[in-house]
Amino acid sequence: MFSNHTHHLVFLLIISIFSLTTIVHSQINVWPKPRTFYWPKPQASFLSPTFKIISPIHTHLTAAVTRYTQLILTEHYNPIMTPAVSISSTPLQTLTLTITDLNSPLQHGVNESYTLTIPTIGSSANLRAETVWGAMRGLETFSQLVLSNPSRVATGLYISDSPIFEHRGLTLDTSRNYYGVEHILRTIEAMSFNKLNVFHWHVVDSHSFPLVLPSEPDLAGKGSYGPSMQYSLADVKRVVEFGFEHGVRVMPEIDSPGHTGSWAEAYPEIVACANKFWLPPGTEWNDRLASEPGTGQLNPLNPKTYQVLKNVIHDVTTLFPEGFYHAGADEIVPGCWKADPTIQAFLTNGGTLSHLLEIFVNSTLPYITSLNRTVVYWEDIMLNADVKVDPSMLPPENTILQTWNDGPNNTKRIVSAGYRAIVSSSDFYYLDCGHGDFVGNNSAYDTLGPVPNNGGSWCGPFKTWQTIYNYDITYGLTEAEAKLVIGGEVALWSEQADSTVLDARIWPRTSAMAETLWSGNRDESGKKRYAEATDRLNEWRYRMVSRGIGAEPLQPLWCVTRPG
Ligand code: CP6
Repeated sequence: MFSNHTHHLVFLLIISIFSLTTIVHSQINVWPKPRTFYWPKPQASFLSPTFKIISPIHTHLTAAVTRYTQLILTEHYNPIMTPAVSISSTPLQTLTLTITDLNSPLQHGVNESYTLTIPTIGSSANLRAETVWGAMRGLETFSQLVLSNPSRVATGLYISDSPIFEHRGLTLDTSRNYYGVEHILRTIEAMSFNKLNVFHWHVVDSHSFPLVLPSEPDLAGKGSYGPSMQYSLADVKRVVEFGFEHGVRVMPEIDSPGHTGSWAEAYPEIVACANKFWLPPGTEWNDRLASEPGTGQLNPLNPKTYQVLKNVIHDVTTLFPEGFYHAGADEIVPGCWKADPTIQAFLTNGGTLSHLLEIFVNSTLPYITSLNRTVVYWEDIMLNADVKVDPSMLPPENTILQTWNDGPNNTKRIVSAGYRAIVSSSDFYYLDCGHGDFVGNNSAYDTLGPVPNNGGSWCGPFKTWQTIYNYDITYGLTEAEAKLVIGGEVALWSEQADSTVLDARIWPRTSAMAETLWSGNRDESGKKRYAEATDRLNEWRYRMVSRGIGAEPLQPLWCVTRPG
C-alpha cells in the first residue's frame, strides 16, 4: 500500500484538481469548520474497540492523547441530523501522530496547523502537525468526526487546517463574583473544544482580590471575599498546567491603576478614593463605570504604590509562565484621583491627569518588560479623551492594545498607530448581559422614567450568537493594518454572573467567535455562511452538552426533528 507520505501527496493532488474546478464535499459536523477539507462521499468505518492513538511522548501532549482516547471510546454523542453514511468493513485501529518539532513552546504565534487523513481503505489514520499544539487541534477535530452507538468515524476524508488569527481568547472576571477552580478548568476545557487558545484571567478588580501572592499576602488575605474565595498557589499551578494540557495559554491581568479598590483593604494609603461608597461629585449611582462600589485607583505619586505593585508583578510573572502580561489601565475616573489631597497639590502645580498616568506607566512598564513580558493594555491608555499617555512611551514591539469601545473605529486608530490589537468590542464580544440591560440609553425604559441601578454591569443589549458570528474584526482596515490585528477575545464580566450561569453565558455564543477567528464566517463564494453554520452550531451545542458543558439551546428540538 501507499506509505503515509504518498498518501498525503495523493490527497493533495486530488485537492488541487478539485480546487481548480469546484470544491466537492459533504456536510461536515466539525466546529470550528476546518479551513480546507475534502470529503467527497459521506463514508465511515467502525471504530475498533481497541482503537489507539500512537504518539511521541511529551508531557502535555501525552495528557491530551490519554484524554482524547478516553473521550473517543466513551463519548455517547449521536448527531440530531444523522448523516447517511456508508460503512466500510475495516474498522479503524489507530490514529498515528507525526510531529515535526516537539519543543516549540506554547506562546503567541506558535504554529497550530495540522493535516488529518482518514483513508477509506486501511485501518490507520494520520495526523501531522508542526507542533504538539497543532496536534491537539487535530485531535479535537478527529474527536468530532466520531459518531457513537455504534462507534463510527468519518473516512475518505482529508483536512488541512490552521487558524486565521493567532490570538483567540476569552476574558473571565473572577473579582466581582468568585468562581471555584473546577469551573475555571471546565471553561478552559470547553475553550480547547472550540480551538480557543488564550484564557485571559481578569483575576482581581475593585470588588475583591482573590489571588494569593507570596510577597503580598495581605492583598488576598484582606481583599478577597474570604478564605474560601481565594486562588491559592496550588490552584494557580493547576489552572496553568491544565491550560498547557489543553493548548490554552493562561494570561493574567492585574488591572491598575484603576479598578483597584480591593487593594485598599490591605493598603489604604496607596489607593485614592478608597471609600467603598465614594462617588465622583455630581455622579448618579447609575452613571458609575462598571457599577463600581467606589472604584479605587492606585496613587501614582506614592512610592509605596510601586513597592507593592512590583512585588505583585514579580509574583505574577513567577506564577504565570505566559509571555503576555495584561496590565489593565482601563477606565480611569478623573474625579477619583482628584479626590486625593496629594494629587490635588500635583494638579494645582500644573500637573495633568495624563501626566499622572505617564508617571505610573514609566514606573511599571519597564519593570514588566525587563521580566521578558509583552504588555497588553486596554485601549484607554492611548484613546481615552481625558487620561492617556503619550504613545512615545508605549514601544509598539512590546505593547499590545485591547479594544473594547467602538470596535471598528478604535481598532483602526490602534493599528494605524502601529500597535498590535486584540479586538474585544463591547458591541459584539461582551457576554455579560444576563438579566436587565443597563437603563442608560435603552428606549424601552423611557416611559418608566429613571430606573434604579440593577447592581450589574453596563452591558447594553444582549449579544446573540449571530451578532458575534458576523462581526469582522478587521472591518475597514487596509491589508497592512489588518496584519496588526492578532485576534479577538469575548469577555464575561461577572457583576451578574457566577458559576450558576457560567456555561450558558459563555456557550455556545463564544463558539461563534471561535469559528470566525479560526476559519472565518464566509463560504467559498465569500458569502456569510449563516444557514449552514446554524445547523452545524446546533449540533455542536448538543455535543458540548454531552461533554458536560451547560451550553444553552439555540432553537427548539422541533426544528430538527420535524424538518420540512
Ligand atoms: N471592569 C473592568 C469592567 C469593564 C471594564 N473593565 C466593563 C466596562 C464596560 C462594559 C462592561 C465591562 N466591568 N475592569 C472595561 C474593559 Cl459594557
